[in-house]
Amino acid sequence: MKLYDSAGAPNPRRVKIYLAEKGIDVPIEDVSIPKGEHRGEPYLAKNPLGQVPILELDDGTVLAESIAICRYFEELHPDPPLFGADALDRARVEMWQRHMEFQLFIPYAMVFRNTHDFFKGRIPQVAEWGEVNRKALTKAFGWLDAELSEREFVAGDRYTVADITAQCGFDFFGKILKLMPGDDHKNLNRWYQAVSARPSAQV
Ligand SMILES: N[C@@H](CCC(=O)N[C@@H](CS)C(=O)NCC(=O)O)C(=O)O
Repeated sequence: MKLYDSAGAPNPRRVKIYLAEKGIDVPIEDVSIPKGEHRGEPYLAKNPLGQVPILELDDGTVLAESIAICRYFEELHPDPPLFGADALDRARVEMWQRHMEFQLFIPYAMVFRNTHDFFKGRIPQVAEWGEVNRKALTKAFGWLDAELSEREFVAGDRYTVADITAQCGFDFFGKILKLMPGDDHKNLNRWYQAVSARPSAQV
C-alpha cells in the first residue's frame, strides 16, 4: 500500500495527521504539485482528477478522497476512535467534519485559488469570489469561537477527524493567506494551540 502526497499540501496532511494519531505507518510517495506531476502521467492513470492524496492498495485499488482514506483505516484500526465512538457520537463527528469542510476549508481554498499568486496563470481566477469567501471566513471564525466556548474540541470532548480538517485549514491556508483568527477569538486560539501541540501536528 502507498499514500501519494505532495509535501506541504493540506489535504494529504489530513491523512498524515490521522495516521500519526493512530500510529499507522504507510509508505509515502511525493507527487509534486509545484512541478505539475499531479497533472501528468503516470499519476493521472491512478487519479484522473489529478489531485492528492490517493491511497493505492496492493491490488491496485485506489481511494481518492482524504476522508474516504481515513474511513478505510478507521474500519481496520478502530482505536482510538477518530470518527466517533457510538451512533450519536459518529453522527456528531460527521456533522462537524462536514461543517469544517464547508465553513472553513472550502472557503479558505476559494480565497487561496482566486487571489493568490501561486495560481496566476495556472487556473482562471475570480478575485471577487475570493473576497466573498474571505468575508465568510471572518464570520465563520466568530461562529466557531462561540462553539468552542462549550467544549474542548470541535466535535466534543475528544480530538477527532473534524479537528484535523480544521487545523489543516488554519495551518496551510490561514498562514499562507495571513487570514487567521484574531486575538479576540480566545476559544479558537486556545483550541488551535492545543491541537498544534499534539505530536501528530509535526507531520
Ligand atoms: N476532496 C479532496 C480534495 C483533494 C485536493 O484538492 N487536493 C489538492 C492538494 S491539497 C490538489 O491535489 N490540488 C491540485 C489540483 O487540484 O490541481 C480530498 O480531500 O482528497
